[in-house]
Amino acid sequence: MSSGLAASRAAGIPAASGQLTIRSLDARAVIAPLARPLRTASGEIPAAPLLLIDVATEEGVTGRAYLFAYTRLMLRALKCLVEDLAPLLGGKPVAPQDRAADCESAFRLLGRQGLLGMALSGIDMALWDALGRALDRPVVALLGGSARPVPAYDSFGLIDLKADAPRLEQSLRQGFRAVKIKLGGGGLADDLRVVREVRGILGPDVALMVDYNQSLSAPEAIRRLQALLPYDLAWVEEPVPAEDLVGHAAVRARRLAPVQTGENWWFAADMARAIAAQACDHAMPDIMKIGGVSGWLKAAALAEAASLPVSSHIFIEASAHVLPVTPGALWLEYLDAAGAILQAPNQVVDGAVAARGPGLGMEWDEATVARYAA
Ligand code: SMN
Ligand code: MG
Repeated sequence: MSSGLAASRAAGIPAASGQLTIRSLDARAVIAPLARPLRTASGEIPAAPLLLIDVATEEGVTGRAYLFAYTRLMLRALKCLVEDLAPLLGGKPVAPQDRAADCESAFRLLGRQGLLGMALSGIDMALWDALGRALDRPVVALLGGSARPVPAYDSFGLIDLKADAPRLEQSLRQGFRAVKIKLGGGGLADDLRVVREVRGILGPDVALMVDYNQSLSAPEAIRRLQALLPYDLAWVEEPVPAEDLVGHAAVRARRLAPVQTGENWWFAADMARAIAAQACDHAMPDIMKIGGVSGWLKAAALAEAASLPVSSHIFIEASAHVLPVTPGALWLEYLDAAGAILQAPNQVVDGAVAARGPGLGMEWDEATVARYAA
């Protein structure tokens, strides 16, 4: 069933005016297979636990977005949380910034970090999607930008050299000009062996980023980065626990590799704290933790004021809409979490990904959604 213009025309309602009213919130849990199951120094993600959100409107347009729950243990709670927000949002206009302000105020005493922050970010994305669908425009156009292709890097987990060497070669054939690998699964000798081999496969001209997923202490990160200096790392991501801003700043002060962080910032206020602590050279907000499209816009302004290059974290589809309107946009992370349940996953062309519409451009593939229902 179409949920865009055609549906509202069929209902005889002028959705194309962009005036929409929220009717209901529905959420479905799936465990979507990943092309490359993800291993990190802080745990494994064999398949993607996703919550698919549908925001229905009185006008017949449905806005969609998904949450990445990291663990299937959170799916049931997230589903209840999203659906239980209906009394707060139902009957109100689809005006994402206004609804975000309502929610900020409604949860001021509780705070919005964690599952609630994810739910609110996902609903914000779905509201932007609904607006775009009603106007038959991609979200990037509503934001005043255009769907220019954004350079993407191919994102790997901990590397198994035997299995991953051909996959890295495949990334180069696909046109990627940057690759990220995860480190910290073993000791320094393991990191050195992996980085040496991977740099050998990529050659000197492809950017290589590494991600420790919060697994080291600051002194240990400094020790390892000193040994990795010959390999020209484009950034080192979350070398220490995300909330350890002092540790990030200590690693950064040694100038061994540019420090990247941001996937665990809750809303723009966390980002402001990281900037104030001089914790990073790069920023990579996660659109599901930073407050959706509305929250991302605030983060983009902070990044511009602090002259930080901005890359995205997972969420290929939505990130392709916000990066083109982000000053200092650098890389889109290509880690396809939802491709298995989408009718037409975003493609990489010449190492770049372009936003698609209308809205955020995602249509659920109902057959695979049913097959992978959790
Ligand atoms: C990551 C991505 C998705 C799930 C867990 C961890 C990661 C990254 O830190 O940056 O790709
Ligand atoms: Mg990371």
